[in-house]
Amino acid sequence: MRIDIITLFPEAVRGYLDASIVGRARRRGLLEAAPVDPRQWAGGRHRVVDDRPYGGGPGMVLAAPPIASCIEALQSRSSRMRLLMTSPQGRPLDQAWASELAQEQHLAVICGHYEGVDERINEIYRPEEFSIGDFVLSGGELAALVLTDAVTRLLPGALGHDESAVSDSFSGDEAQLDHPCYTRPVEFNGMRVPDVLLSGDHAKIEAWRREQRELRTAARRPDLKG
Ligand code: 9D3
Repeated sequence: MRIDIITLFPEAVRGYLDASIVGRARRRGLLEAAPVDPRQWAGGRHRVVDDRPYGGGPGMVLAAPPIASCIEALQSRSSRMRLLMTSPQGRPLDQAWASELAQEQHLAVICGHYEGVDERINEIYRPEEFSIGDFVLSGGELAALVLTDAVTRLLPGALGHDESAVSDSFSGDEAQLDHPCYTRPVEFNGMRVPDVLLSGDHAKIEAWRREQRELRTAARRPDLKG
């Protein structure tokens, strides 16, 4: 799997790509992920990639020519590239969509910034726009990294034996929250670990955990099926 992150802020993205499960997947050769700076395709002495909006208004718009050249340079390196773009107006990213994207050979993500991207990029290349939730970020970089992380952990071999993807909360159709967990000491601040977890009765423990997941899901996320 290859993920190109088209961003004016390559340094903001690089650190995360080196860290954690994403960094390990890259070192294992399961993932090639890198920031791509559209300034490389910007002409002129100052390599300008953004400009004032036609019609007026605050902020800057990412200009079409360097983004288009960048997209075409990335496309020319692979036959099947799926193009995405971060956007507060985009389709909300969820686990089912992440699983679908994890099947692809090559993803490229345009990070929106400032007031947005020249609409002609949408018309020509039809990127799939995605949002990571109903809150305001300062730019698309974190959203692109969230997508990269969610997709990478689904790549075969990305997780260790103790880091199962199948048992994760949102893996099936039956999304559910996790049960509570405890470790030593058995008493902390006068609070004991529930006896059932110390009982050694694995059927009882599993029944307790399932009940806890159901109670938590109903209380905190009634929107999930459970
Ligand atoms: C015209 C008003 N804009 C304010 C500058 C709206 C706006 C544009 C761009 C607000 C935020 C952003 C930056 N956010 C993203 O690019 C973004 C985002 C987000 O803010 N929340 C959740 N998911 C995403 S994906 C990209």
